[in-house]
Amino acid sequence: MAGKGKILLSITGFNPQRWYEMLSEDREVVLEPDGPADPTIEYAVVWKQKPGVLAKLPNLKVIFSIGAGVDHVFADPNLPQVPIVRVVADNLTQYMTEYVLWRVLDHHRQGQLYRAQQTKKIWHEPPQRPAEDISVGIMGLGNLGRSAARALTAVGFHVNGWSRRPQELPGVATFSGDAGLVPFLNATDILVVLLPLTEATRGIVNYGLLKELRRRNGLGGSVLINAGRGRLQRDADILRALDDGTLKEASLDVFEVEPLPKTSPLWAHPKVFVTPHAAATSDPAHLVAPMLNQMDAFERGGPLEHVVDREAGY
Ligand code: NDP
Ligand code: OXD
Repeated sequence: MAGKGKILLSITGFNPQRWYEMLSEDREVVLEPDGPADPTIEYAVVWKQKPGVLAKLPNLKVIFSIGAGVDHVFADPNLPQVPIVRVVADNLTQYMTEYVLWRVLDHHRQGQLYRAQQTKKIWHEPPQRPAEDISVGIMGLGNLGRSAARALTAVGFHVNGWSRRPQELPGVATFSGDAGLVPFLNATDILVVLLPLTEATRGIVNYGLLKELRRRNGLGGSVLINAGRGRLQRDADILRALDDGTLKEASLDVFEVEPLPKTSPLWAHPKVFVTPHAAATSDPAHLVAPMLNQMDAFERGGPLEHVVDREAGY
């Protein structure tokens, strides 16, 4: 550990113990700085760090986000001007791809209907449609969106993708920017949201947007799946869209307020499938080693990987 920069681990919302133990195998780790600023701390590993905690570190060199998303880092109004590295990892991508496939297939194969039928012991087979009849539209064609798109095309769905800048992806119809949004939505039956939360995307999944989704005869309505961030969506608009038939069903992993308040009508809504921000977990068993490797490489003068574009916000 001698000569290696110290790490501040600042995590709120879950127990940091496993991260602490695994990072400590290679470097000295401070859980929360008490007392005067520690000039030997060079790295911060964070999830929703306490606001202001990083600004106190005079020799902070790099901030590592425990997640792929970094809105939780930017929520700190006193964020130091050092590089922010986010998670890009096969393990996390695999989890998200599994989640998207699971939810798309469940809606496509009418899981909600069959679960409701089973509780009433109803033996009824509704009409089926092949995957190739369904267009899944992915908002956000980044690391996670591209992997989900590949998996969905492999199953046979028609896949559309929407991103900020033009992208090309084999077998995927791509749209970009403000001009591409409505054409993308008009060609989408099942909407999958894998966007980062930025100033440009906050509240984007609102009633007006959901109204633009395609509702083709025979499908019974369009579907929303959000595993990006809760503040991309307006919970109340989703409820309105479900209740007036604009949406047939929704799978929501993220919510405007997390944990989802017990009073939220989303919990008991018969058309909503709720998971507790669990689509793709950040597992230290897979993420600590690459973080430590980046610190070592950085100390040898190498470049950092997966650095966030502060201006774009992701
Ligand atoms: P990336 O940064 O790799 O990709 C982001 C994508 O969103 C890019 O295609 C980008 O466009 C697009 N985008 C960003 N801003 C806009 C905009 N204003 N208009 C249109 N498109 C936009 O992120 P990841 O794929 O790694 O992760 C996506 C998000 O998933 C994370 O930010 C996080 O919020 C969420 N997440 C959720 C998890 C969960 O468990 N629920 C787990 C992990 C991540 P362009 O290609 O042009 O840059
Ligand atoms: C992430 C998350 O951003 O887990 O990685 O939400």
